[in-house]
Amino acid sequence: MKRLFFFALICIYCRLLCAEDGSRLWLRSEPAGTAEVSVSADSPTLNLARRELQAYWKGSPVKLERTGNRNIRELTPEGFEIRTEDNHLVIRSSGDQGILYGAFHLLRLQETGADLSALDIREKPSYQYRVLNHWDNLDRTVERGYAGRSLWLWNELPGTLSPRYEMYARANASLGINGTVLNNVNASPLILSAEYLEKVKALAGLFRPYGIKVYLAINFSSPAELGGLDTSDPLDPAVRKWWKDKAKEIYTLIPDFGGFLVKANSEGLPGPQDFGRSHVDGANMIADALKPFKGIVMWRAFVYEPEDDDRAKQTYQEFVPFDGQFRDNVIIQVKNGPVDFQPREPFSPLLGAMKKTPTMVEFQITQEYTGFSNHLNYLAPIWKECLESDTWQQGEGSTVARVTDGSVYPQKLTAIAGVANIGDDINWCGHHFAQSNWYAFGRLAWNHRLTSEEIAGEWLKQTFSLTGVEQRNSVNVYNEIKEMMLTANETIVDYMMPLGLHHLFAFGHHYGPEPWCAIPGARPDWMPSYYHKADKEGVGFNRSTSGSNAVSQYHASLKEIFNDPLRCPDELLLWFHHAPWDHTMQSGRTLWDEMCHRYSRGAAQVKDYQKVWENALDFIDSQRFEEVRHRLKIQARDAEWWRDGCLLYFQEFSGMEFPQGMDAPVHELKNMRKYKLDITNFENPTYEMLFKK
Ligand code: BDP
Repeated sequence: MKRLFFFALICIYCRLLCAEDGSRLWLRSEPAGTAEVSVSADSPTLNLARRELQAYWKGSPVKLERTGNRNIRELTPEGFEIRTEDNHLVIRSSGDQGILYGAFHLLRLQETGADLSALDIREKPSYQYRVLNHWDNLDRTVERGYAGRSLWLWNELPGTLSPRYEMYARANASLGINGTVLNNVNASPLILSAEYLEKVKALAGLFRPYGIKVYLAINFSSPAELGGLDTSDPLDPAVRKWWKDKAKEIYTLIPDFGGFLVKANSEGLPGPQDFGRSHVDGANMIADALKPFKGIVMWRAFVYEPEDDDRAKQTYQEFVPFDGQFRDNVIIQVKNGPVDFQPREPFSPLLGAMKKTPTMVEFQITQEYTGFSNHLNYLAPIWKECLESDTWQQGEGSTVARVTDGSVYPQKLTAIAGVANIGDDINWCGHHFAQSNWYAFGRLAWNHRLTSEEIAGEWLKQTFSLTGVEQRNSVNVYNEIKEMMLTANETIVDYMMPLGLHHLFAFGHHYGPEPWCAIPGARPDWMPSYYHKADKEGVGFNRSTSGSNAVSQYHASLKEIFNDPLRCPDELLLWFHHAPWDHTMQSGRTLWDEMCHRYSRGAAQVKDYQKVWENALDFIDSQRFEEVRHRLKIQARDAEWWRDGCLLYFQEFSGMEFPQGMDAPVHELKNMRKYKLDITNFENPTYEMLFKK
């Protein structure tokens, strides 16, 4: 008894002592300062590599070697080799950047407890451009940001450089992220003003040694709005000249500037179509301005108009006819799904469909549609699902990963983008586990073959030490938490919108459920009923050949499967079909019963996550433990809200009873219908009081 008491005291003491705020991300090792590091040359990037190793490496001496050897050149200047040779290690690369990445790789191996006795590693990135997209506004609000305000302190720049910029660069370099778009795709023309370009230059200078290039999102009407021209027509000579001059001005300040990201003719933003021109005219004009300086254009394919019968078809319809017409420094940036970052979508049919125009996938790291920074979600599995989807465009095995990484089509540009979840919160991402999504995006951008499990494991080991007093227990805790991460997105799909349902979100902020939302006069394609189409007969969007025919945008081998409600995977059934309530699912249940089962399973699973977390009490520092515990509580409440809101609403159409044994709803639909969530206070939802019977 006495021993137990002291043991408990020690545990409490350790937890208090080691309170952590998450600000160190996955880079938490303590400096040892014992390493012997020799380097064959001198440069700011090599100095960083040396500094990292000297501070944190605890093993045998390391040589950093720049070499032009053919077998090293093959790895590209960002790739590297790490070998054990005699009694030391060598990191070789044909570029300084590769050496820095090699140094971070070696440190990751150390921190994750890998066997370091005989290393023989060769790595090169899956994509050339691995880019974060910040949706940060110049007033420091962040569109769809849930981790405080923008990291960029525009009013202090260029004079003052926050120490957080350096940590941001280091964290990105540790993963291999080599580009950052600083501002929102809904871009203010002001970002291209001389005043802001000076600020951008300061950030670019700081990020340069870390191998991170800076890009800007631009507003297509900048020539008129900022430049004072009377048009922004891409075929107008004065407009073309304005962009050329602007490019020259930027590259004079920032010689290695990356290029532009463009959202045009989408959600009310200006674009070439305003002048009767096409996406090709717009993208090529900008590309011509950047070309002399080796800049690129990432032109977004996220375009849709309410007039069309099916939003999911529009990206493909708009872009496929232009295949082969874009300049060679243009790449088309495509959201992973055909609609909009929903918890689950099939892959966008545009991916792989253009054979002569490079495309890149855009993932959303920030959790706009999966519970903001309140819900624990680990996104790697859903990103892997997209990357591993077979498009069949060049025969079996033409996965999304391969049609975008240059191994199927001879692409000059290969890239991948992630909408950042970073803000000025002390822990960067709001939820401690949301850091894992920044991490996972970077790791997959570097190597899309890594599994979700490998990445989760690496992240957990570096982020939470999980080496408790009793080793065996800490391994169990580690495995349970890893499992929680791996199942998290599926759990969210279950309690938010299973079986291919999508866009059931509350209007505007997208936090809670509002499948009933109907705002008179609002865009129909922003209303949930446009997507779920529930009626007495059934539910779901008929995109089969008897409906909108979106299914025909997929390769014949997939179209055949998606088009047949009996062969279409249950996970996507209501994406492609309006299925009757008594449709027999692959599980043998009716559609209604299956829907009830999934919603209930999701809500129950979050309660299990709470138990998993409670088991970790002795192994996690107190601050992070409490903060995650608090958010899991919110998530459990929200999951019930989702379950009840959606099931009670759909029951009005199905007219069917809840299956026996299902947890009874704890809310009433009429209350839920009345409630409007105050998102300015989403960490402290008051709906709890409102919904209790
Ligand atoms: C939607 C977001 C909106 C973004 C838009 C985009 O709701 O805030 O501006 O995507 O990607 O998901 O452009």
